Order: sequence, then structure tokens, then C-alpha cells
Amino acid sequence: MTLLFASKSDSGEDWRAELARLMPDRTVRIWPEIGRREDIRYALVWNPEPGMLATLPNLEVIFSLGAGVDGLLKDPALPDKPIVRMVEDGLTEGMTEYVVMEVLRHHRQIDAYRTRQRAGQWRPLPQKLAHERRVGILGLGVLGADAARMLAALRFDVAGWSRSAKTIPGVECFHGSDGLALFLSGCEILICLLPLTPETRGILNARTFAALPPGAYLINAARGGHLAEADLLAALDEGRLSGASLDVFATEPLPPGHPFWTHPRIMVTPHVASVTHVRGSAAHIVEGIRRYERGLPLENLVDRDKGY
Ligand code: NDP
Ligand code: OXD
Repeated sequence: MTLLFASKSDSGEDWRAELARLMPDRTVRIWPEIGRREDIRYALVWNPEPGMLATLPNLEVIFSLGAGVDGLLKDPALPDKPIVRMVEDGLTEGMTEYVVMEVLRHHRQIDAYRTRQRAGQWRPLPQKLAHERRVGILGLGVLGADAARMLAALRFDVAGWSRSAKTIPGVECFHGSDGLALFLSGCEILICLLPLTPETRGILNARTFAALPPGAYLINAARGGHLAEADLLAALDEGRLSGASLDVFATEPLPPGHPFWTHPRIMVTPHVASVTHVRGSAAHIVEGIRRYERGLPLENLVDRDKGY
């Protein structure tokens, strides 16, 4: 059995070493050194070159290095093989840390205190308690549900929105397009943790911002394609939104000179809200391969019709 690793943004050698440690009897090849294409049964990929997977005649399963598979699904020649996406504790923990950090940074008015510090001003601001602050999460999947539970444990007033109905203790759950407006109407902090699909592309737009309470804060850690960038800039200019924490962008890396770089009310991080850690994730891939070879159903399969 040969596995092909293909990613321009991860260290192939680190992955090869860890996979070899966990399954020494298997061969790992690192793209672009594919070797004999017929040997390859599994591919472990992040945004592979379109058409590349279609050149592997004996490919059986595609494993995604990321939780989001939008980059994979946009390949017009993507083989009709099962796709397993990344669901792994470290990835979930990292995202929840990022979400909690940005929620608390906004909730506790840290940017305003930094400004006051620079001006040498000792000037306390009125402060709400967490239970007086409604935080809403778009997407209540693996990542959204974990972040929701953690924010609820911090006593925030947490709501979430998903495609299907959900029950999460301590979280007010909304679903479907009918539930969106009511969900948005309360959110003082809106967090996007949706997959990027034709239905969710551009969901962070002027209409959505207009449905939020005035001065709401946006956190986008999902995909740049969710955000209508010009609408965000307009909403910030008008004071409709008070600020935004953005980890993902339509073009990555964020191009030099892009207005987000220097905007005083935008916090930019370079797609690091959460990252795939080799250790835990390699174990997850190996477990998937073992399950598959034992004839057990694969877990965390992507539903191509839904797009996530
Ligand atoms: P999941 O598939 O587990 O969850 C997706 C959630 O979105 C589900 O609750 C789903 O609803 C909901 N959803 C999907 N489509 C719609 C829709 N049209 N209307 C309403 N709700 C919808 O994904 P994860 O939580 O694992 O990951 C979410 C995303 O986070 C990834 O796709 C990726 O883009 C991003 N990500 C970003 C990272 C970063 O570092 N910035 C790191 C990792 C992931 P339902 O439950 O009903 O299906
Ligand atoms: C992912 C990501 O989807 O890192 O896992 O963006």
C-alpha cells in the first residue's frame, strides 16, 4: 500500500516520518515525486493541483489534511472516491482557543485599553458580564459546537445556527434559512465556523450585518469566501459593526496593500486559528486506513452533495 502526501503548506518530511513510525510496512511518497502512479491507493492532501488526483488509477480513499474541503471539491476532475476530512482533538482545541481569545478580547475591550495605554490614560470603561453578552456561532459542527460549549462554560449567552436542528446544553440553537434572521438579531459577537459551500459563500454580507444589533463584532475563522470584503469595510465605516477578527481571506496570503492590513478595527491573523498537528492527525489518518482495510465504515466522510 502506498500513500501519496501532497501539500504546498505542510512539511512532507515530518508527515512521512510520523506515518512511517505508525505504519512502518507502508510506503509514503511526497508530491511531486509520485513515482509509479498505479501504486498509490491513498492520498493525503491539502489543496492539491486540480487534476492531479485524477491521474492516480488505483486511488481508493482521499484524506484531507484540513477540516474544510472546499479547496478539494473545486477540482473539476476530482475522482469519485470517498473523502475523509480532518476531525482531530488538537484541531478542535486550537479553534476553540482562538474563538475564546477573540471573544474575550472584544468583550473585555482590550483594543480600547491598548489605545488608552498608548495615550497614558488611566480610564476604566463600563463592563458587561459575560451572561449579558450574546455570542452567536454560524455553524454548529465539530468546531462550532465545541466553541459554543466553551463559551457557555464561561457564562456567555450563546446561540448557534446550523442547517439541521441541534440540541446543545446551554446554547440556543437555530437552524435553516428560516432561523437565520432571528438568530442574527441577538448576536453582539458573530463567529463564522461554517464550511464554504455554494450556499454559504458570501454569507457575511451587508444584509447579514444589517440584521445584527448595531455595533456587533465579527469573527471569521472559516473561509475568506464567506465574507463580502467591501460590505465589511462599509459596515465598519458606518459604525454598523464595531470591528472584526479575520483569520481567513479571499486571497491568501493577504496581498500587500490590502486595506485589512492597516484597518484600525480589524485584527488580522494568517490562517492560524487552528492548524493540523502532525502527531495527532497522522494517528487519525492511520486509524482511518486501518478501519477501511478491516472493512469498517470510514468516519468523517464528506457528503459531496452538501459540499462539506
Ligand atoms: P462541520 O462539517 O463539522 O460543521 C459544519 C457546520 O456548518 C454544521 O453545523 C452544518 O450544519 C453547518 N452548515 C453547513 N452548511 C450550512 C448551511 N447552508 N446553513 C446552515 N448551517 C450550515 O465542520 P467543522 O466544524 O469541522 O469546520 C468548519 C469549518 O471551519 C471548515 O469547513 C473550515 O472551513 C473552517 N476551518 C478553519 C480553520 C482555520 O484555521 N481558520 C481550521 C479548521 C477549519 P449541520 O450540522 O446541520 O450539517
Ligand atoms: C482547515 C483549515 O480547514 O486549516 O482545517 O483551514
